[in-house]
Amino acid sequence: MDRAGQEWLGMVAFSECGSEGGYKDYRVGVFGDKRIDTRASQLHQRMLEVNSVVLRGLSRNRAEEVAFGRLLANEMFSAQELVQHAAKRTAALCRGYKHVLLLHDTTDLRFDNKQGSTRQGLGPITDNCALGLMAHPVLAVDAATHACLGLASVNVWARSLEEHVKNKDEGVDGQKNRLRRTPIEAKESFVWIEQALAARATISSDVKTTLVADRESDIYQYFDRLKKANAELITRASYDRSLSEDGWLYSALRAAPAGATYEIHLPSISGKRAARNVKVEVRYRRVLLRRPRVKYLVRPSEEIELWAVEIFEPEQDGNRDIPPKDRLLWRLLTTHEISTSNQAIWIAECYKVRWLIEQLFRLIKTEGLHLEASQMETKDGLIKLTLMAFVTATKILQLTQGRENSHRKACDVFDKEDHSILKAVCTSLQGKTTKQQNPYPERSLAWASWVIARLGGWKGYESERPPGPITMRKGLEKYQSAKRGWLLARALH
Ligand SMILES: [Mn+2]
Repeated sequence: MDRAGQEWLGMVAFSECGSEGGYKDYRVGVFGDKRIDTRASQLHQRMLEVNSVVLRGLSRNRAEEVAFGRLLANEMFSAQELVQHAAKRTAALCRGYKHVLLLHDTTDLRFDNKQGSTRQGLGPITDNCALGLMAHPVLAVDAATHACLGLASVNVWARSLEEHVKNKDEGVDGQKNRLRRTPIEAKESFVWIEQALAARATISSDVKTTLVADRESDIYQYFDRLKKANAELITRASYDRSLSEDGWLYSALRAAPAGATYEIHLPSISGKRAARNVKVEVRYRRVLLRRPRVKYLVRPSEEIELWAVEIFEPEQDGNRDIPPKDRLLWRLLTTHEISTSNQAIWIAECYKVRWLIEQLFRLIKTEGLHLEASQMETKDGLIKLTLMAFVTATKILQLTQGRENSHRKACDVFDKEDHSILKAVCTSLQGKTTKQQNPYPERSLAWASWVIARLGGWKGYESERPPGPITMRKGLEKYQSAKRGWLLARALH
């Protein structure tokens, strides 16, 4: 297996101390006290083993639970170091890649207080005053293979409850007016600019990066600040904006000639839509956005030059029963210059990678680490637990990516000779029923990763939880020794 293969399997996460093993494998920071470092690594390891961040569930005994509680309460175990350590490791991993996508998004984390809880300091996350925290992570992903390279930055905060109560009385119009009079630096949406620039600053300037974000990042001053920092971006448009050359973004884009049609695969969203392949028309053009009337501290440019891409699904056989509003329509804005339809399609393909950050959110919440079930009493403790959850979920994402990426070939990761070994191991592992057969096409990376997971002790039933990183690691170790035996046997014959 080559270096890229090791990386893909997330072994980088464990490679910092070579093969000696031990707590350093799970290091999450250097906190100025060896005991804290060790305890923090232990906590991270338990999170990976148990696939949960709820202290009671992941601790081996009461003493450990108490120790982890103390760790989270300790000021030396700082949120800042947790973030910086993760970012540093990601930056090191990004070196050598040509183009890295920085996916970012905001999510809310809801923490319901159990009866009798004295938990303080959480903020409102919805209008009806559910309490929790807000989080905004930036995930680094290789643009060519979509392999997850790690967290480039993350911010976790609680909104102010007093503000919320004050603002509730002003009504929707009042709120709109107030926001219009508030400079971006004083708004929550400033996090888009701040985290984008923080993530970008982490990664070496030799590596090309593009910030990819959903409609929430359609903010004039986000475009302005990023362009001034020479950052590249892809954002899905949320507003029909006025253009400098007269006219409006949406109509100007539709008026552009349809450059090409291509087929795009839409994965299913449970409860919302079934997976389907869609033939879409691709349009693109250069646009000059006109500066909207906003309050500012730093004067934004009069106009901003961007490239706009439209991915439009016209009525056709196979979609007539889908209401027009549910058909695919993406309008993307980007700093990347576009002169061919293929480049426009590439922008759309980069935007599609954004679903990985949704995946990260799922891994944090009910489908994964159950962060929201935590009963941690203090806000600071909960923030640090959330950061640990992001670090852990990112690692899980790296290690389990292969199963979904069935279009990737095993030879991306494994050597030629690996194939016959993997095949032999696979045959020996497959059970008699179809449920126990490797469901992936031979030679795909997903197929190889199924074998590794089975070697690591995963039972291989669809109904079972997907194999976690610890399982994958055990599997790889077993595989390596099987391979050594195989090579030895071949040398003897
Ligand atoms: Mn969003």
